[in-house]
Amino acid sequence: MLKSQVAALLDEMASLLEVQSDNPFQPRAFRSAARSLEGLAGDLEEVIAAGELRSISGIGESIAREIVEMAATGTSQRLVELRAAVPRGILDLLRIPGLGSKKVRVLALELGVDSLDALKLACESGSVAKLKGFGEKTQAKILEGIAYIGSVSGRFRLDDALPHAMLLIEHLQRSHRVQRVELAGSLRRGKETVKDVDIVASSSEPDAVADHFVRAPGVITVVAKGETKTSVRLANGLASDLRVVSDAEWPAALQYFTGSKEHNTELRGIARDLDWKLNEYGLFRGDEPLPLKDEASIYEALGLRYIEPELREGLGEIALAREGSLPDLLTQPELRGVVHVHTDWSDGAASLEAMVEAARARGYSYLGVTDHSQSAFYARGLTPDRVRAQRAEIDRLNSGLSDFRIFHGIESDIRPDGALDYEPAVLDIFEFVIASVHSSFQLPVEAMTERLIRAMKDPHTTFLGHPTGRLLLQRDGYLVDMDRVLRAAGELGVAVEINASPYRLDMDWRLGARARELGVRTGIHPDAHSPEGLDDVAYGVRCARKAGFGATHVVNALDAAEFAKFCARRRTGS
Ligand code: DGT
Ligand code: CA
Ligand code: ZN
Repeated sequence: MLKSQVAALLDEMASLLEVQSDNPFQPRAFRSAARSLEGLAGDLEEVIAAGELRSISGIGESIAREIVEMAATGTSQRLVELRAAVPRGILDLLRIPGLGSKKVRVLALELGVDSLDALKLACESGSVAKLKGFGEKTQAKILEGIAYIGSVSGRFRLDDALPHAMLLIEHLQRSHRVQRVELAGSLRRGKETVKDVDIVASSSEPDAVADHFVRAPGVITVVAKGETKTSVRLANGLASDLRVVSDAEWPAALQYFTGSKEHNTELRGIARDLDWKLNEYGLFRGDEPLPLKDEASIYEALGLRYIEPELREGLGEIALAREGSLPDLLTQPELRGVVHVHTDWSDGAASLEAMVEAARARGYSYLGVTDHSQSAFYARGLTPDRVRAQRAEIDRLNSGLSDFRIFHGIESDIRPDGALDYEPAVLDIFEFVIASVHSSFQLPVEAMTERLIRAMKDPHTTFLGHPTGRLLLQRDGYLVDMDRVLRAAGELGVAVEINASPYRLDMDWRLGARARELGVRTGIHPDAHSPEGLDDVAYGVRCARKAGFGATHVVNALDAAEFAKFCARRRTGS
């Protein structure tokens, strides 16, 4: 099993223990072990084989035994017992924002609530408000939370889907019976959340391929096994559908199952206008299938340029493909620097030097360090003195680096009134500023919009950080008029980041076309809090491509000298 899969099981154990008893120590130990596993370099199986599990900080003897059992069997005796002891629906209650294990225990003991449905009824009858420590306001918030969970239920963030999907693909690629195999569906289209993992393979022995598929790492249940489609479920609840077709049919099947439905409907219309027929089996003139080499040959036959999967949402891309004016999309190797990175100067896990090393190891030529600003006390935000000390440290490190440069930035809180979080003399120290909202989310839309625009008007501001503050599948962003924000960004020359954390992917790709039209640039920012966090850039690249951004729109695709110029430009008025 993957480290992330075992970590998910450890987290589940922690949650089960939390709702079962009020002893916080055991659950905390499981959570900390889960975080250690996620941060582990290398393969879990190798670490276990080398007997090195115990040497990882945060993993004691009993948890190490648990991990070994999970890695080998996909579960553990203890987990099975805990799952049996706690009603299935109780863990769902923990997904409601503001509802911790303590409150969940009260709800279970006092009202017998053991599922989201039961809790909804209890709220609607008003009995939750009467519980000690709850009240009308909490009850209303809980109802809101239940509605939100209902609206996103069954979807997965990319960090819960993509690594598992890649393992399935690699597993299929290892079979010599598989001729071609590719991800399809929303995951291939680069959507920010997905319902499941769609895969399309070609083979002349579909039965054998299906048998091989169900033995893939992480598969715990075979939901269905039919002639062309096999459905499985993975440990974290994620479902995957594999379709196996003949190699001649594969291009059409891949195109069809990549979607989106809207894109496909439009494409079928074009085929019909030519008196042809397009479906998941092929492109037909009468009953005669046109030979198709690959997906591109479908588009070519229909008189279109090839449309990258990320753009297939039925939002005008087909018209652009006909005119030959599709945007050139960013590729990850075009990124020269990595920007928006936290270190242990604020709430990051690693030292500045470790983050520099990690950036260099990934082939970047500069690093934009942005710890938190002074108001972010919960994240150990930097006081002005610490800002100066950090600058001295960065200067010292830079003088020892020849082919790499550290830029000293800050992720400045935007105060409720729209001011940045230091006085101008301190802001002058930084080479660039990412301005972000981390507090007072509840402002009316007008006030929030003015707040962001005022922050962008400060000539120190280089980037607007995670512009809506959304947390995918957890909470919507605050209310803000993004069109006005983008217009202001375009006029002021402030770039709007794509926060590449799979929890955020904010700005949303749907704003891409408008941003480009307004001349707004972006940056693909991992918001990394550890060396591994730098790899979140890959999620941001998917989002940027989906937004239609190419390298020319992306500030960290500039080289270090050009990046320095971009950052200096607003302050010097050039
Ligand atoms: P998801 O799974 O909700 O994240 O989004 P998709 O796009 O992956 O949707 P999914 O898994 O239901 O189906 C994958 C693709 O298969 C979809 O994008 C287009 C195609 N498809 C599925 N069902 C239909 C349908 O009823 N009509 C048409 N035209 N295409 C369909
Ligand atoms: Ca899907
Ligand atoms: Zn932030």
